[in-house]
Amino acid sequence: MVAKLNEAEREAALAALQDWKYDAERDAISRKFKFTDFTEAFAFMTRVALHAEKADHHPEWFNVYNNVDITLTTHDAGENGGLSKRDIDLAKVIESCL
Ligand code: HBI
Repeated sequence: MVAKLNEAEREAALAALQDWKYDAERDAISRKFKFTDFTEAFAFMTRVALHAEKADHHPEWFNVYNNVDITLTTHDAGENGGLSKRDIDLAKVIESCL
């Protein structure tokens, strides 16, 4: 099982991810992205997907045209899933894919 971040760990991690919001109900983080068009949005998703597959850690995401909404949580963390270091690492990789 993957370790969930405690409150102090989470707050420290989120301090470096200003554009990400914490969802306490899901113990997840999310961010909405907007691109100029579908091609840009999908190219971004492709870059993220290649990193995610390599790390074996995957985003929950929703795409409509130029919008990409991403939620990160670890299904293998705790009893019902929750935020882990894997999500923080993936959020940083996602930022590098912009
Ligand atoms: N992605 N977000 C997320 N959370 C997981 O727990 C997870 C994943 N991708 C693959 C994965 N776990 C594998 O380790 C297996 O559980 C399939």
